[in-house]
Amino acid sequence: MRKIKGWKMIAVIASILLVSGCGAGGTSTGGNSQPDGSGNGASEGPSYTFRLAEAHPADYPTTKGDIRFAELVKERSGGRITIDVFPSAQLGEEKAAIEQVQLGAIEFTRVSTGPMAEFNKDFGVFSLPYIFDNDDHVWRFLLGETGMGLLDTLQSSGLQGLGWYSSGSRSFYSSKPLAGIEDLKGLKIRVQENKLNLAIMDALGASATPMPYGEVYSSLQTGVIDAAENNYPSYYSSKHYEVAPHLLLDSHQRVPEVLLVSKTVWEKLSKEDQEIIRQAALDSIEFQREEWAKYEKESEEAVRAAGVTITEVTDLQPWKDAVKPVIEEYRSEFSDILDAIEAAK
Ligand code: GTR
Repeated sequence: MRKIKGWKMIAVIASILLVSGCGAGGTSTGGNSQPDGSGNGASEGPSYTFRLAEAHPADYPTTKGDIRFAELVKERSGGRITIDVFPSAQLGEEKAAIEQVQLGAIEFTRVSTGPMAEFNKDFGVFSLPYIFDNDDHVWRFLLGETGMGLLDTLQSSGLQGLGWYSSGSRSFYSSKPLAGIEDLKGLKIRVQENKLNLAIMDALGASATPMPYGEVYSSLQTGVIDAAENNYPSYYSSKHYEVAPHLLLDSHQRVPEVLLVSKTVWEKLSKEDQEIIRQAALDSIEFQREEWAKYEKESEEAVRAAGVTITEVTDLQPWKDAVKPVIEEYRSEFSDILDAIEAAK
């Protein structure tokens, strides 16, 4: 490595800080002022460089949504606010990323509402099986008053929700033949980390193994687990289909994605900057949904071409009957939200 000495070193550090708008240690909420003289209101004010943690690779639809969000923020802040997207869980697995965002150590993240249930009780509702009929139903709820209101309830958990992204529906896949509900009995199934999933697997006669997403491939490969569950895009992009080539399309959950900012960071921003960020998040939703629709199709085609055995569930009644006790157990906990979901049908 080339050595940089003395004043040269100081100049390099100073220019990094000037460009990034960061204080020492990369904490950027101190907000170094960097007027650009354009006279445009949005471009006047402090400069920031923030980080956004994303579990999926760069070409995945959620990551593309994050990038679009960051571009809109940059453009509308006149270049003052930079959000660097870190894909592929470089900043940690989802649960750890949420904790870091709560602390303000990472400013933004895109996560599934699955693990969010452990941070905010209301978010558990999304893990209840068969509460939505299809994706349109999900979106009518998310963009309605109760759905949008849920983004603000996160404040009590040290977070602020900014918007929702698509995640389709989740189905089971296994390294063992899987053709019907009876095949789940006795299987060790990896689930997203929240307690509702334990109850659901129990109701299906399986045993739940919560673990981070990044550990699922090797756990399937080595037989630590027999099965997992996810949507087509994750099944394909994570390559789980290579080690669990039997897919059973039961669509038991529709667990949307959510874009989050740390509450500590949020509260240090001016009202104008909050507005730029909030609106950019909302404006990135449509693009993410289009990317989702395309990739969902591509990934389905790709796993079919790879020879995965795919069984469509034609009669969902036995599935709904099996998980009914879970819904009954949790109905009172989520009654207002469940009413709003019902009304969005
Ligand atoms: C995906 C979701 C990820 C992660 C993953 C999982 O559908 O997009 O954020 O939650 O599921 O199962 O852990």
